[in-house]
Amino acid sequence: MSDLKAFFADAARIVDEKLENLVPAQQTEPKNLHRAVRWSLFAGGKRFRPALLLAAGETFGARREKLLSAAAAIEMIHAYSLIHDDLPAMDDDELRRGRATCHRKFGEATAILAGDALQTLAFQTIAEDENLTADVRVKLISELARAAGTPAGMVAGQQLDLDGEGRKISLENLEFIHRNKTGALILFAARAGAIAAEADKLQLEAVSGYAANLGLLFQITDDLLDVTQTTETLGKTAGKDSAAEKATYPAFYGVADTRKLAEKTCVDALDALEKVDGGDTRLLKDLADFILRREK
Ligand code: GRG
Repeated sequence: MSDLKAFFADAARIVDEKLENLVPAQQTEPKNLHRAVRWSLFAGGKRFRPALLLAAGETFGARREKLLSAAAAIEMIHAYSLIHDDLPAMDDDELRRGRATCHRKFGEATAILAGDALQTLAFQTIAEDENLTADVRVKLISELARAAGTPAGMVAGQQLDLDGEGRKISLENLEFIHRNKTGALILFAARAGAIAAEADKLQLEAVSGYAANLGLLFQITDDLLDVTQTTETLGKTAGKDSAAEKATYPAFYGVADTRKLAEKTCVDALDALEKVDGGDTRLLKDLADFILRREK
C-alpha cells in the first residue's frame, strides 16, 4: 500500500471510531432520527476533509488526540450538507454513495432533522473537547461556523449555486460559488489542523494558500467527474450538473482545458506549500496530487 493510501485508511478508521462514540446509537430514541443520521454518516465517504485536517495538524506537530474532535466535526458538517443538498427542494437526488439518499430512505422531515442534528453535534463536539484549550476551541468553532455558513461559506455558496441554475453566470461568479460552496470547508480543514497544532501566523497563512487552491481543485475535478464518469463509479447520479443547467468549469472551458486548469491549480497549491517553514509537507503534497488524479 502506498504511504498516502495507508494514511487515508488509518485516518478513516480513527475518525470513524471517534464518530461512532459521538453519535447516539441506533437504539436511542428517537430511533428513526438516529438511524437516519447513521445511514448518511457511515455510508462509505472518502473522509477526505478529516484526512486533510489530520495531515495539516501532523505537519505542524499536533498529537492526534488534539485533532480528532475537529476531524469528526467537519465530517458531520459535510454529511449534513449532503443530506440537505439531496432533498427535493434542492438537488432532488435519489442516490448517494451508491445507496438511497437519506430522504428516500427515511422521509423528508426526518432527513432535514438528521442534517440539523449533525450540524449541532459538530459544534458541540469541539466545544466539549477537553484536549484543547478554551482559546483553541473558540477559534475552531468560530472558523467552522464561518466556513459552513454565510456570507463567505458553504450555505452562501449553495444559495448562489441554486440561483445560478439555468442562467448564464460569469467565470468570476462561478469561482466565487465554488470557493464558498466547496472550498470554504476544505480551507477550514487545513486551517483547523494548523490551529489545533498551535502553528504560527506564517505557517497558518502558507497552509491557507495551499488549501484555498486545493478546495478549488476539488471542485474542478468534481465538475470533471460529473461529465466523465458513470453513475455506477461515482455512486451518485452522473451528469446532474448539465441536466440542471449548472455553470461548471467543463461548460465554460470544455473538458481538455478544464484538465489543464486543474493541473495549474494543483501547481498553485504546491507552490503555496513552499512557504511553509519547518514541518514535513510531503503528505499535503501527495493529497493535492491525489485530488488532481481522483476517479470518484
Ligand atoms: C445544503 C447548506 C448545503 C450545502 C450543500 C455539499 C454541497 C453544499 C453540495 C453538494 C454538491 C456537490 C456535489 C458539491 C461538490 C463537492 C462535494 C461536496 C462533493 C462531495 O464530497 P466528497 O466527494 O463526498 O468528499 P464523499 O461521499 O466522499 O464524502
